[in-house]
Amino acid sequence: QLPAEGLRLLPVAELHLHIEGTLEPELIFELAERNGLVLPYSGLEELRGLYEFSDLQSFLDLYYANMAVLRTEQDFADMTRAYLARASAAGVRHAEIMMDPQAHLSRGVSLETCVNGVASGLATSVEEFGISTLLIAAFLRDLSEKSALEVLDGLLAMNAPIAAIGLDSAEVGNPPAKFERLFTRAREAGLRLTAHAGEEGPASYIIEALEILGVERIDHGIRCMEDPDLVERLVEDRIPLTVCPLSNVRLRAVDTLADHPLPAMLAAGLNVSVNSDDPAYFGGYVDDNFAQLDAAFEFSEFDRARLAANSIHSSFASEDRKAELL
Ligand code: ES4
Ligand code: ZN
Repeated sequence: QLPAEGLRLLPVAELHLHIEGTLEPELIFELAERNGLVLPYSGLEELRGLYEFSDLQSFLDLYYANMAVLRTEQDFADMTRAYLARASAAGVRHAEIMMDPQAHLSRGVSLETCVNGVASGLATSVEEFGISTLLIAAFLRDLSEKSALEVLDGLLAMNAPIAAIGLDSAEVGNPPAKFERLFTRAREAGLRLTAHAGEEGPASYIIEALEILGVERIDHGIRCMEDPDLVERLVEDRIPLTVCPLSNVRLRAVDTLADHPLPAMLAAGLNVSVNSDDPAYFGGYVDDNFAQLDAAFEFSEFDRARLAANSIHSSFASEDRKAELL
C-alpha cells in the first residue's frame, strides 16, 4: 500500500498500534509459504474479501487466525520492519508498539520468540527508518487475570525490553477492574500503563481504567463523549486519548467517518491523537487516517498541528526525545 499523497506530512508519534495488526495479506501468504503452512484461503482475493467486520469480535476472530503464520523470530522481525518502513513514509517519527504475547503463547510460540523477534525488528529503527520506538506488552482482557499475571512475570523474568503494559481484545464484559492486580504489579515494576477503554465498552470503563488501574493513557476512549463530567475530568487532567478513526468506522463503533466524534473531542479540549490501530485490517496507516479525516472534516492547519503535538506530548518517550520531535 502506497502512502497517501497530496498532504504535507507532519511528524507524529503513533501511540496506538498493534504490531500483529500490521500483517498485510501479502506477508501472511509469504510467511505461510516459508513456514510450510496451508492457509484456509484460496488466495489473496479470498482473504481480502474477509476484511469486512460487524463489530470488534468479528475482527478479532480474523486477527487471531492470521497470526498463525508467525512462527519464528524472523517472522516477527520481518513484520515489524515492514511496519516501520510504511510508518516512516506516513510521517511517523516515534512509535509505541503493542504486541499480544498471550496470542502467541496459546499457539505454542514462546515469549522469547515473539518478544525477541519484534525487538530485533525494532533494533535499527532510528538509523534505518528515522523512528524511535518503544514496546508495550498488551494483555488480553478476555483471558483470566491469572494468565496475565503469569505472562507479566515471564516478561519481567526475561528482562523483556518493554516500557509499558496495555489491555486489549474483547472489551464488553471484561471491565478494567478484572486486572487491578496486574496493573499494580506492572506499576511496581516501573512500567508505564495504558488500557483500551470506551471503544465498544461504556464510559464507565474509562473511569475504571483511570481509578482502579491507574492508567496514564486511554486507548480509544471515544465513548467518553457520553459522559460530560468525564470529559471535563479528562480535559482537566490532560489524559491522552489515542483515537483510531478508521478503526472505529471499520468496527462499526461509528457509522461513517463523518459521524466520528474526533472534531467534537478536539473542540472540547480533549488531548486526542490520531492512530492506525490495526492498519492492515482497517484501511490504512496514520497518513491514510489523516487524509480521510481531512476529506471528511476539512481540518485546519491548526487542528492538524494540535493533533501532531498531542501525539508527541502524550508519548512515553524521554523529555529529550519529545523536544526533538516537537
Ligand atoms: C484491537 Cl481495535 C482493537 N481493540 C481491542 N483489541 C485489539 N487488539 C487488536 N486490535
Ligand atoms: Zn487497539
